[in-house]
Amino acid sequence: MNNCLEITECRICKSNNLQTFLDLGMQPLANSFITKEEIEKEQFFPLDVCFCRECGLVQLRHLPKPEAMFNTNYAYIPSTSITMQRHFSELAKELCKKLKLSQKALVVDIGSNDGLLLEFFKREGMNVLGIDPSKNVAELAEKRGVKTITSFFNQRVAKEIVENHGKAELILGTNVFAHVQDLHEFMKGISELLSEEGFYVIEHPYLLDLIKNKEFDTIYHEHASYFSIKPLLRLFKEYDMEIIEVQKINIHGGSIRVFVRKKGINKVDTSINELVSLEEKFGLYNEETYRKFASDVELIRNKLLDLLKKIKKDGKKIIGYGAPAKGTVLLNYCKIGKELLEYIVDSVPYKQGKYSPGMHIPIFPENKLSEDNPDYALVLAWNFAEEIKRKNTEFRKRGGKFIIPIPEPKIYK
Ligand code: JHZ
Repeated sequence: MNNCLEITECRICKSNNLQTFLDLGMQPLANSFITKEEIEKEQFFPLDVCFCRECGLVQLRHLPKPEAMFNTNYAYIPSTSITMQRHFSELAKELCKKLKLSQKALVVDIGSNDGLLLEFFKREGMNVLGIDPSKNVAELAEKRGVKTITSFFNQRVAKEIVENHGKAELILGTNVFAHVQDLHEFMKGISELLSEEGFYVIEHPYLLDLIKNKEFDTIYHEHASYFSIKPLLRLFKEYDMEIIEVQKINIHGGSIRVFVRKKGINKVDTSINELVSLEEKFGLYNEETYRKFASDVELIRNKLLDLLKKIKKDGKKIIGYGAPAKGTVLLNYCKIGKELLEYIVDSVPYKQGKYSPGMHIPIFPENKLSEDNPDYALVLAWNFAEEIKRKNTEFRKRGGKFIIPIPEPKIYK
């Protein structure tokens, strides 16, 4: 298939013992919000996911080219959420203190987006440098005073940074490692760029939460890998690095923050073995878990469709709240179109006035909700359900109800 690679070997251990367990059908790119004129040339790619029987990595079977997803118009911008602003501000403060970074230390953020996280590090007195392949977000970062290289990260870019800025005391990657298709090339770059005693700190959704909470909609083409601890241990070992600590964080439906360093510098924290035991106990390295997950996903789809159809039959109006990438997956997999969700509201200006990928539901600014006063809002950005509920007390007072789709479709009381 054009512009799409079907993998035959595991991204970490190179084994070809891969078992596909979930097929979410042909899907558009989750962040490719489109204009009316672009609808005709919209592209669809297989969205299916497999389990490596050798190292346990869960990963996508089909990969569209990275340039198709991270280009001049990347739609995800974390600054639009108060939760993310708070999260990044706390992360910067915590890391500067915990890692005892020296004043003016070089902090590099890979996938730095609009520079929000690095701005907080700059305020703490650090020397910051962002790298992001998407021109539109890199420009936003430059506007806020965060120097940004517009590029994918690899060994060549790492060498250039070392030549021009020196080695990094801290390399960050929030919601980026899972996006990386060639993990080994990326890790060669990390080895090159990281100072002898430096830290590599990453955050990404945690496979254990994804499976436990049935968050199937976080499976999309941008996310090449769905990490648990065991396969990560194996990957870092190849580069003479080790995980020294893992923290569970309550963001994006359950994520982990992983602290990595060159081998032998730090005492390895007990959190790592604890999580590996939890993973094994839960069955993350057992294929049966994934078969059960796939059948639960089908049940969610049927339940959600029944609920929405019943509400519609009663003559009520439903809209979507938030147009996150995960919303694209949910809508396309469940085949929810305009006949069920009249429109979607979203706070990101770039998405407003466009149509949702694949199902082509129009997207409006959030104030349409108070102007129009629909009966129900399906919260597609369910990871921000609390923030959304808090800021829409008027809607709820007027009798409006929120529907939360995951882990089980229900009307929020
Ligand atoms: P949000 C992102 O996924 C993208 P997405 C990325 N691929 C990734 O890895 C994951 O995160 C983890 C809107 N909204 O953050 C804004 C409101 O309208 O869940 C956003 O469009 N009102 C990097 O795209 C969307 O919802 C609000 O009050 O699934 C949320 O998208 C709030 C809080 C949000 O990311």
